[in-house]
Amino acid sequence: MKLILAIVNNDDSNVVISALTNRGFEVTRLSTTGGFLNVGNTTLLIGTDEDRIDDAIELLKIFSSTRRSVKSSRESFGRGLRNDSVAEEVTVGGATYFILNVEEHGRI
Ligand code: 2BA
Repeated sequence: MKLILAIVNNDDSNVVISALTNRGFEVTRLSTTGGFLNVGNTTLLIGTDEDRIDDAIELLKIFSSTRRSVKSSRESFGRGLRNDSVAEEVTVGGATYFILNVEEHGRI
């Protein structure tokens, strides 16, 4: 058994989860926050047999979109604090995923 950890955009999460569950995958969603942009995203835990990994990844590809997003950082100058913004545009997603080996899986 494998565990897919997939980070998707909040705006895509419902459609991605529907697609996965309609195809018979079991999914847990976690509300998470990206360390770089500091904005919310959704992390999915998908436990599945190894032979279904490709199917799950294909659904992530179809239903996760890439987006441009702006990171602005505040910098301080001199003695006072000034809110000068330095904007940086980055491409976010579709989905970032990790596939982990599961040593044991059970239901009690
Ligand atoms: P964030 O950390 O908020 O990153 C959002 C986007 O900012 C990233 O999109 C990437 O395009 C850019 N970015 C991230 N770190 C950067 C850096 N040090 N310098 C320049 N640009 C940077 P994605 O790569 O699509 O990642 C989307 C979200 O997936 C991330 O949100 C993070 O929550 C997660 N993620 C991505 N790679 C990860 C990893 N190796 N480990 C854990 N989480 C990861």
